[in-house]
Amino acid sequence: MLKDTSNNILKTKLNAVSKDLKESIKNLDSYTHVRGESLYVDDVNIRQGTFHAVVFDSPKAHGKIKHIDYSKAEALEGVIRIFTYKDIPGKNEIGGIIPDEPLFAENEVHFWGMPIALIVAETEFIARKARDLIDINIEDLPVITTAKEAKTKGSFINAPRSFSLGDTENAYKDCDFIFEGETFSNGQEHLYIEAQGAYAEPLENGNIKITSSTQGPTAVQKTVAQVLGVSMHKIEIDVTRLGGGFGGKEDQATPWAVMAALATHHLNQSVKLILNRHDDLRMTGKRHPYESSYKIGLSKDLKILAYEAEFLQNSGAAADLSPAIAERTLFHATNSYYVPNVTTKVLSCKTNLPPNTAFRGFGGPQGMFVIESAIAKAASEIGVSPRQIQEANLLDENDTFSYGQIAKQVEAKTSWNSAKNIFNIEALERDIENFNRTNKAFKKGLALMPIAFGISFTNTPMNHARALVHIYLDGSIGISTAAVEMGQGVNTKMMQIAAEVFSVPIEKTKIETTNTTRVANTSPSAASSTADLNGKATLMACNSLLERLKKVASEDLNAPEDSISLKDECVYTNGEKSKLSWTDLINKAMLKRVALTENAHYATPEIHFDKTKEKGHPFAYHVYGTAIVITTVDCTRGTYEFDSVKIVHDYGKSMSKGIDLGQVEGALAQGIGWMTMEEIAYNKDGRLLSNALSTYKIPDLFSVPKNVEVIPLETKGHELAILKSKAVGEPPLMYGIGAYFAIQNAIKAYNPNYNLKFHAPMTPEKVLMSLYQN
Ligand code: LUZ
Ligand code: MOS
Repeated sequence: MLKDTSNNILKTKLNAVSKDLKESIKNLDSYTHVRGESLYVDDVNIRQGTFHAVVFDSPKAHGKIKHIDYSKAEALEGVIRIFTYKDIPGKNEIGGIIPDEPLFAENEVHFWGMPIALIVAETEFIARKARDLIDINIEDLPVITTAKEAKTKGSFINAPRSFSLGDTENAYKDCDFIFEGETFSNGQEHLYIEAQGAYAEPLENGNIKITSSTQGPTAVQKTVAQVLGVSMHKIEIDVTRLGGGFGGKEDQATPWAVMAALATHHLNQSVKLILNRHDDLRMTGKRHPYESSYKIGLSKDLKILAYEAEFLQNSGAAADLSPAIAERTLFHATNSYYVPNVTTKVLSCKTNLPPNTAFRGFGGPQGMFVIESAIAKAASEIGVSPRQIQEANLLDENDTFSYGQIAKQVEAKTSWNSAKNIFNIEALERDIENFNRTNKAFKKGLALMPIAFGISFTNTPMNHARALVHIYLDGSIGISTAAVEMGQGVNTKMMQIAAEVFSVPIEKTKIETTNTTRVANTSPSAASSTADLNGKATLMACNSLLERLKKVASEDLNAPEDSISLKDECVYTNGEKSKLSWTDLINKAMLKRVALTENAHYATPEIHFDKTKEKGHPFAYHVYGTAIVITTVDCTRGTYEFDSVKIVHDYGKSMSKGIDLGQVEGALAQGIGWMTMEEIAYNKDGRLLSNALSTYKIPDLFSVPKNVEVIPLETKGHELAILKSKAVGEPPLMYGIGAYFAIQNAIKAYNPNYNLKFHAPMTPEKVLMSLYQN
């Protein structure tokens, strides 16, 4: 164990920086991260005698289980017990939105990797060995791996959803141009660095505590209670932090925690279950692949008058979050454009893949890829630059989205124009033309990608959070919220809020673990909304405490309450420093028996949505921005590099510039990866082929853009954003969509015969084929 110097380091760092936290604050977790001291599930001190578990999963994508023989596995020395659905005291059901997903398969398996049993042993090694000794006989049933196939066979998760605005059918009559086409965007592996896992320990009276790597502690608590057939108050979920989530742990952290709890329930012993990377890749769902078709109609002056799209979502074998993700696809089907006549439809197609799930953007990126494809197709056919069509249709103040929300504080045109001006788009295009004229073997391509992303859970009732704030006797502050830290820096933001309200140094504040016994009935940390929801609750709790403390100070200093303020750990009256320090004030409050704890509840105002009409005002606000992506394609090899990505991004008034910039850069790289290199592959039998990092390529240091510039758009921020600092987690992922079209433009510069295809990711293989297509 290293000497505990981390606190001192933290102090010196924080004192050395300027007073303005907004400018200078770093993700405070970095200090423990780089020292290897950050705690994850695997770092929990396990109690003596803890058992270890491994999941036995289906080796077929669809079939009837004829026979399973566990006897050899059970006989292996060190194996404690093997649990199946027969050992479940409550319900064998883990579905969140629709109850259609068993924890363990009973008589049928529905995807390759579907959990069938949990092997509990003295060590993980023994449990793995035992897994190999299980004999299973499965009678094959037909396997569906694509959404189209599912549609043909009528295999769906739920009823289709459809949004409409205006009169699309009639609007085509006024169009000078109409184009139709098809697109495909593939799934994406979350590849959180910390794999799925949980550690369950028995407490007294049959109570169980679970340390889980989950974005949704309440979902875990609720599901454990349901499967064990106990009430929720007997189950405590604790989360220190995640080594990445990206949506992959919004719903799909649950089964592993439930399994560990089930074993603990039966054995009255602690059980640890952490998936290894292969098991994680095989057993968990990913971003949804989409097969879509569109029809776009434009006027002579390039106005999009009508747009239709049908989205076939490959949902996998159970609903998971698919219905909500499908809905968000419709919300973002027109991206940052105003289209007066829109008809969109989404079908959640049931296939024999692992249930696909939340992934940064949550169906939004899939919707945006289709309209960007339609625009690229139209531009190519009409013979204009795609950016002329994009520019002619950007959203304006008071335009209506297809779901009825009136666009306010719109920054589509301001961010677009700022990007064009700041980065001098004409010069960039001229340089590219010159380069392409004088280079045969290499071609450059440029694309603009505007974004508009709605902030709030689309399911209105989920938009709430609570914060519990304690001020301790010595003036230090402990904060509990529903926010789960997964690398996005939300804990730092919560500390900033408390430090700012009380005007104390940030090291006087601490964020406690996310725990269901302190903050209950919470929504997952998701939808880019965690800092807004939990931050507003924290702000409310701190402000209530502040009011109380001002009253104490007013009595003590014999000054009116409204003359009191706090600054740098001192009490001021009318801007004059008094003799009362922050710690004195806390002591006085204690003596006066004033409560130094506050619990606040925040629920986003204004939002609503009526699913029977598919209209409403679901989003607190939208985040806007524009990216310019420039690529160079090696036309001999089909490989490509990204020269630069230049972005004007709408942060509102960023409360933590370093953290927010990190979110933009990370999301951009992840979006580019999705669009250009990450290729999930299943074979016809539904077996995952891209089951390792040797066969699944994610962006590395060499493939990220050589140069990323992010300029904050000057705006006044938004009242519903925490301290006017807009949500930043997901929106910038969609800048990555520009990478697809930049490559496509480079291909066009090389091969005039290239017939535009919209089939992501644009891998080097596809680029090569396109370069030489005739
Ligand atoms: N999760 C969710 C999300 O449950 N609802 C949402 O609207 C959402 N949006 C983005 C990411 N996760
Ligand atoms: Mo999400 S895709 O867990 O915000």
